[in-house]
Amino acid sequence: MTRVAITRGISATINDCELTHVPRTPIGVALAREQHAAYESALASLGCEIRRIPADDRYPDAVFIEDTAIVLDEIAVITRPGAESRRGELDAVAAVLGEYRPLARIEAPATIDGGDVLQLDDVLYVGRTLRTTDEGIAQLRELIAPDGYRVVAVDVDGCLHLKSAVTRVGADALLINRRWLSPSVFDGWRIINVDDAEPAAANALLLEQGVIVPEEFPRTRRKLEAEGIEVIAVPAGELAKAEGGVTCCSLIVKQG
Ligand code: CIR
Repeated sequence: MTRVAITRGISATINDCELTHVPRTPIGVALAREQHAAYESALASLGCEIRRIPADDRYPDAVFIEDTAIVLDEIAVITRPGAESRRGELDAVAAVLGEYRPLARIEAPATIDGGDVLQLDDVLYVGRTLRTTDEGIAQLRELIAPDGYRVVAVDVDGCLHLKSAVTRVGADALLINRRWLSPSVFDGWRIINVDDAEPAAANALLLEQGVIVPEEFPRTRRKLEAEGIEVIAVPAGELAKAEGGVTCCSLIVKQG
């Protein structure tokens, strides 16, 4: 199976990004772009073909392309992001995704951010957050039920998105920050806790050949390695200032 990683360039305006739980500090655009390129190289080294949509300076957060769509094997759902400033990001993404999948859309007034959606096989866990409404969750449920997917709403507290608090890091393993989310809903999964000193470390990106993690969280990385998980660390500190992590910067499309 091949995978296309759709990414998006970093807007020159990224310093105007949305921020919810992180204090505003200056983001070096050139350094952020360097780190983003390293992220794309990591994706390529794990077997992805990179398809980069150009930056669009009208949308400071456009690099965080994950929030604009939910890509399944059968369909892609174009979201309606909770932050109004981000809604203009959708058209360029839909134009590209439409080449790979039939498209469905979340309609107003519902909102949902892709960062709130964690797919574990045929179950999609969706965070109830400031960005994702119950109506957004209900619309997603209806759109994907015909393809056999179930949607489970999950309460998240203290972070931006569900995937800030939990991501999949192996066939049976989840990486979690328990302060932001109760693991009780994930009964039967092997739970790996982030290191207490690294609360933002739960956002990791699983691909067939390994897991991409931020270089800034060495303690959690060692925990993953101790569990036999193959990791590849990338510098992600500059985009973390915009409250973004490693899942946020790509949409992974399986092919074949
Ligand atoms: C935002 O607040 O929308 C952006 N500054 C960060 C989005 C990060 N996206 C993600 O975690 N999926």
